[in-house]
Amino acid sequence: DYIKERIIEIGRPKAEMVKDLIKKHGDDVIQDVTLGQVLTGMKGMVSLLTCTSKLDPEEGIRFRGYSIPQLQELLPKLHQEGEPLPEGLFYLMLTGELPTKEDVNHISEQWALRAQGIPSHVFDVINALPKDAHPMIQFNSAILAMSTESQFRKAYLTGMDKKDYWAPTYEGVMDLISRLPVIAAYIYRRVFHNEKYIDIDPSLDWAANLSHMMGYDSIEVQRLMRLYMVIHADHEGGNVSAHATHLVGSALSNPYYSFSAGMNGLAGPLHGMANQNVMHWINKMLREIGTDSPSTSQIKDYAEMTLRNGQVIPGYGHAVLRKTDPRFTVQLEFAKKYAPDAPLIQLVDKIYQVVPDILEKTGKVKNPWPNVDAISGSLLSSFGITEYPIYTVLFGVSRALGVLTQLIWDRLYGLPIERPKSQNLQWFAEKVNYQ
Ligand code: NMX
Ligand code: MLT
Repeated sequence: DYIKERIIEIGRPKAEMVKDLIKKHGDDVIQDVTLGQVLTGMKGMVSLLTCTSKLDPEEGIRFRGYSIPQLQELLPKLHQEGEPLPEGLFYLMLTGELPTKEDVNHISEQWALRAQGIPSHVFDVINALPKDAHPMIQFNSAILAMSTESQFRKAYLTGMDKKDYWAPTYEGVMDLISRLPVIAAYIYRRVFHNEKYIDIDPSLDWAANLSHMMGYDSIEVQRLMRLYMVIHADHEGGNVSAHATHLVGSALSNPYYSFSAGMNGLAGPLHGMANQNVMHWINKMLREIGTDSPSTSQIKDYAEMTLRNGQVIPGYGHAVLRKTDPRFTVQLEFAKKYAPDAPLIQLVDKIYQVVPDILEKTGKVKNPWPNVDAISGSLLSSFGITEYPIYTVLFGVSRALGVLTQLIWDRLYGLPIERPKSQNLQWFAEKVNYQ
């Protein structure tokens, strides 16, 4: 696989640089840490080395320096007016270089081939779960069950040199990413379509295949799936799914164990599960108000009631972003292009006009603007994918691209086990002479 040769060419000097930086500057102070940062989720504390993407509070995500609109221009597409192929984003995150069409085709072919090697016990594990077990339970059980295939584990046991750990990690990552759409679509068809499964079509790209195996073959849904897979792929290193994958990976856990940890985090309502919860929030509002088209003042009342009840408004706020999430904007643009009259999108737009002001007035919410989840479910629904519990699984399929690429880089850099220091409450109080 020529990509492995490219990775080693790029990776070796960087690995040397990491070692040299630690040797020459390991004792240099790079940032002061406040008590507030430690006790409010380490926000803004630089504590991770991540190369795949970087999040700017005002501008949003950049993958290896490229914003989402730039990627829409620069990454290879199947059709000029379509969306970029996620394979290209994977190559970019992996190497730092923009891929050619050939690179993207090579990855597409590799993934379609590797996707066909899922052992049958993985499906037995899914089938052993009740159908009403949340799709994230089924998804994560399948990921763990696939770890019997881990090439890293086998290579580790044979006693390989640690500077080569990245290579079996790469193989595991390629296998895992290739197989996630098959698993996600299997769960979707099992739970929502009477177990009527659809085979993989090796001639399709990774995202179109996911759409195909779920039962959607229109050009619009294929494009939507490519967009969805690109924009959810990564959000620098500190978000829960990326950080959990990295943390567990730092124990040299194999890619399956590491990614599974990340997916357990994604299943939390403050993280990836927010995309499903937004739909619950909207539907409950429509039911309670008794209309499909509530007025702005009715939305305002409902949002204020949510806050009075001590709950969060899902899809709004962010730990880093301080502006409307560009992932929200690009989905809104997609909707306006392909489904301008979709009632749910019009409702999302209306909610967008009302909620930021209400959150701002609380005086405590640091970012009143919508995040990626405020619209993704309404967009999928508008194209017929109306089964909300699958949404976080789709987020998870995409998130694999970024967090698993970073895992390869963790191995290339030779990063050690992560082990920060913890202290009890008294230590913090004494440190600041608390009276
Ligand atoms: N609705 C109501 N209250 C909120 C919201 C919101 N959307 N966002 C923040 N707050 C509250 C927050 O709960 C906290 O309250 P308290 O001091 O009483 O504990 C206060 O505002 C300050 O929180 P922030 O510092 O602004 O936000 P933080 O960084 O702690 O949390 C989120 C970030 C994203 C967890 C938070 O904004 C939230 O809960 N949003 C709703 C859930 C959501 O959409 N999550 C998806 C995020 C994106 N993703 O896919 O992962
Ligand atoms: C993400 O995509 O991971 C979310 O926006 C959460 C985050 O960045 O903290």
